[in-house]
Amino acid sequence: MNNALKRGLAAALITIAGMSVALAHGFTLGELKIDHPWAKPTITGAKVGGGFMKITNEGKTDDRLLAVMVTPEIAGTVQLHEMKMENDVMKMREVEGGIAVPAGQTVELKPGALHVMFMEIPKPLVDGDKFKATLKFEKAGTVDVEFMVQKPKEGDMGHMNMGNGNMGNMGNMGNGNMGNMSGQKP
Ligand SMILES: [Cu+2]
Repeated sequence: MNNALKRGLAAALITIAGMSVALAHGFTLGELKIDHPWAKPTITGAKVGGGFMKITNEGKTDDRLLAVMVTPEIAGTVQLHEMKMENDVMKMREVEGGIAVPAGQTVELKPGALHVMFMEIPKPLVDGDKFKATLKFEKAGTVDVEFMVQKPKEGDMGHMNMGNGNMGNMGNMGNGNMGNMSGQKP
């Protein structure tokens, strides 16, 4: 390979690296770093959708994500959910007291695990769209972020499982559990 070609290739690689940085997006609130909030596209008629992000607490104080707020055009209600095995069945339920973000740790909200549950969705979340949201933390306060609607990345097993196997379940669970969950509330 001649030098000109090498330089060209290097430039191309740098461009690609730059593009992947541009695709990811992040937000900062004090010592909290919120990395790439995203939500799965939903199918027409689906009333619930999942939201995900990575939160890193670079501080020395534990914090908690208490709530995610969006406009009613995006979702009527938003809850913070966790997935748990119950009698060999994966179930999701509201996390009581919010999602802990311990000092010095990274918490990942991802398909099949902790997630934001957008409920009472009036219209589908469309791949490629973006929407604004406000995250509320117990100690750090609030920060405005933007969710990118995108398909789960291929090759990510957690994403794949959720995306394929659980789409139907998600809808069912959302509907089926609405009553239960509100019934369980104190
Ligand atoms: Cu959920």
